[in-house]
Amino acid sequence: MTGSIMTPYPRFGGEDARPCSYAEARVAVLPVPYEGTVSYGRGTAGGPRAILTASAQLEMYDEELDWCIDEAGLFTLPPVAVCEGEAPEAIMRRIHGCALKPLVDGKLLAVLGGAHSISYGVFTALQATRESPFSLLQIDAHADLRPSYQGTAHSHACIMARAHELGLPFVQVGIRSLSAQERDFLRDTGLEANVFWARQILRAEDDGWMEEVVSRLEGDVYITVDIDGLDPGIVPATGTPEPGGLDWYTTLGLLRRVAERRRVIGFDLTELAPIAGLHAPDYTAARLVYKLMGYALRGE
Ligand SMILES: [Mn+2]
Repeated sequence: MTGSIMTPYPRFGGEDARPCSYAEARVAVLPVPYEGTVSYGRGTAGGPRAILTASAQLEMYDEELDWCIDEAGLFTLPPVAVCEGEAPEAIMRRIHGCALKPLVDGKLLAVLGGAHSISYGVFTALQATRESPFSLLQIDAHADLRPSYQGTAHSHACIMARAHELGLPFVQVGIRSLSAQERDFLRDTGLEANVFWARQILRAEDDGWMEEVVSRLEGDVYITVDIDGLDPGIVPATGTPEPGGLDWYTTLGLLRRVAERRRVIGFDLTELAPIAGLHAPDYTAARLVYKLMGYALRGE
């Protein structure tokens, strides 16, 4: 038995967040402590608890939006029950089931991973509950387009291949690591036009590429964030760190722009693998989640 099993998860925002019932909440936070297959560093199962714990340190007032975002009502759902070693398909069905109700109830869904593979259960829940088309904005160091990896189709390295199979349009931002096969896939499908490489973004002379991102999205948007999209200098606590990532204000600038121009229907933040005693990555992830809530709600 570990503490993570014994101790209830804290709620997002801690004691400072305005107490609020599920019924009145605009935001539903769904922790998904699923690690599954991990190719390099371990620890993403501890991501949701670390983000929720760090969120207690957030100022509820956001200086950029000049607004106490928690006034909108934040409700933290119980974590999705996962058993490591269970078939990934069963976990995905459970994530799907847990995401359905808040989506049907019109909440902004904020999913805390866990491995990036968890997004699949959310994608299928979105498809099951939405009538109008939507697209995905992926922030990530990796293209995640492998058909399978380490013997499973539900690896963190395959999540956007699964999205493509589901017929979901997507735009990829911050990419700087992929296989030759993934490159071929992007070229053969024409999806390379929707890739915004980290090396180009970081050298861009202006924000014009952000408008291009917005224009390539279709309909409402679900944002799937792999924390390794950010530079490992600010978030080293991740399983497969890649140098040369997005900086904090570039990331915020893009997310705010997207939320102003498109309706954001939910988001996930995945692949945080907490490092004991190093609080900055956990807090950075919590702050990013809170910013995403603020941008999405302000954009409505
Ligand atoms: Mn990823």
